[in-house]
Amino acid sequence: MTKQKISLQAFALTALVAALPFSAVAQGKPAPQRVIVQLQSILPQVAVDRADARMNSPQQFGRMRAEVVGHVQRLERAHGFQSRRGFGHAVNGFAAELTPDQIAKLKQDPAVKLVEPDVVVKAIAQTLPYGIQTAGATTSPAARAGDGLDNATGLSNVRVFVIDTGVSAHPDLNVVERLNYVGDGIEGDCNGHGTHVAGTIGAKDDTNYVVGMAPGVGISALKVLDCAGSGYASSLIAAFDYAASQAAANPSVKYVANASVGFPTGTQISTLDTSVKNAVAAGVVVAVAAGNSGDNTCSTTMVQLSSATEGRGVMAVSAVDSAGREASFSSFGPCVASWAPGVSVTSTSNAGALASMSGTSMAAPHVAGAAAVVRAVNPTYTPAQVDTELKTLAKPLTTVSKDGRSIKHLDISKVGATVVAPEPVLTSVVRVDTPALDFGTVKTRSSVVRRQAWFTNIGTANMTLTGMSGLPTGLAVITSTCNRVAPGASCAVTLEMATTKRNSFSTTVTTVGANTNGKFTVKGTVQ
Ligand SMILES: [Ca+2]
Ligand SMILES: [Ca+2]
Repeated sequence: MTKQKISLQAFALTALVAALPFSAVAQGKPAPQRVIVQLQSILPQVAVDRADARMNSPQQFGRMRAEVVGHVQRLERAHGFQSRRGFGHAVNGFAAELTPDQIAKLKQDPAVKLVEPDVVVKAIAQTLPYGIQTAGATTSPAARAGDGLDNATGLSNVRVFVIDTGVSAHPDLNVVERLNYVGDGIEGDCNGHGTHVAGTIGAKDDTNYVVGMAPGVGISALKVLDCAGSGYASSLIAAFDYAASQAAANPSVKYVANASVGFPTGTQISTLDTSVKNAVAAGVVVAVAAGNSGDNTCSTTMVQLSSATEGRGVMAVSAVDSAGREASFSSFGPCVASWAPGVSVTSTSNAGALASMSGTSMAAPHVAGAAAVVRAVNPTYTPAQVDTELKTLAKPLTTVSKDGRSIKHLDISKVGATVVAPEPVLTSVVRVDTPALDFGTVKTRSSVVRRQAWFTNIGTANMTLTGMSGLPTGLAVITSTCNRVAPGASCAVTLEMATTKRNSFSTTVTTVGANTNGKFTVKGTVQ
């Protein structure tokens, strides 16, 4: 265990250092670096080259929106590179190998939001799934795991993305699709990690092999890590991009994603976090492994989204043993949403048999499977409500985490028996306090006219107004205090009427921003 931990950290540190120096260019020809390029969320229309063969590949341009493809192709032509793959659902952008010169030029393009290193990610595995029992799947009337009968309820409407080393064919698994973002041409799982994770989530209840938390649930294998358990952050982004596109396209199917992959503590990948957040917004519940470095993990990409301030729907999972003690390797911290079994967990192996592994990689799929059961019983729940229900049902233990917090063990024994009323989802609601703004009648080339539009947040979560739609020509927003306005607080947006030429308007303007939709009228005349 210790040896693996050290080698993992040493490996990760090398990867981070190698990925960082964008500008530290050695003499001679600078080597290209693997990067993630995030494009703006709103892009102007540009021409798309539909003869590009990558339009036929679902892993490349096939599933992307046309305006994103057009910009990727435009940037490729302008700067002489070819992208590895693009994104266009959870986040707009692409991955590529670029020279420092190309990166510098891309950063000046108005369509480019940011460029960041494509960090190496690593599977974080080490070794009768006691966890299925201690997490309550055997006594849950919905999961009914362990009686040897295929009698779980509602799971046919649920799909779980296993974002991992792939999932091999196994008689105990119901793999419904496979996508390979590694590009190694190997259809199944040549490592074993992903097949093990898939078994904990959904091994069939049929008396053979093992049984999972959500027995027989459909597994969508999104391969992002190679035979050595190594891969790139951009492949993870592509997987969450696909998850978001599926959730948006199939509202009757309820989705869960499991990402048992690790980063060095404190790694930040903004494009990855954005893609995870938008996958949740599209309706995907996400379970992530807390990490195996034994650190406070709450400043690390993906894991940090599990914190209370990030809303809910992403659950970071720490590992305990069969006695409910937190594993020495398990990372910890206030962002941890759940504790689940992660020491000597038995599950399906990629050789068609069984294997025992340890790690927070093994803990996260217990939560992913539990989320699948909650979704089967309560299909109308949002990801935030699934998250709340699992936290409400968790069983307090007498053991404590490394930070002294009481451990709350995953427990779905009551799912399908007692319906726990979930907390209401927090929303921001805008109230318009100035329903009509009159800019008056003024002469051409007189002083500009300014008016303030006032708003109050009458919701329960912070409110941000990102802009105004329907603004007439000659009227513009010049300042706004409507950023993260607390519930009950008010804010103002200053609008300015230009007087350079004759103009007259009388129309309705609408606020833009999450969960907000305020309308007010504006009128004015420049004679
Ligand atoms: Ca059963
Ligand atoms: Ca089985």
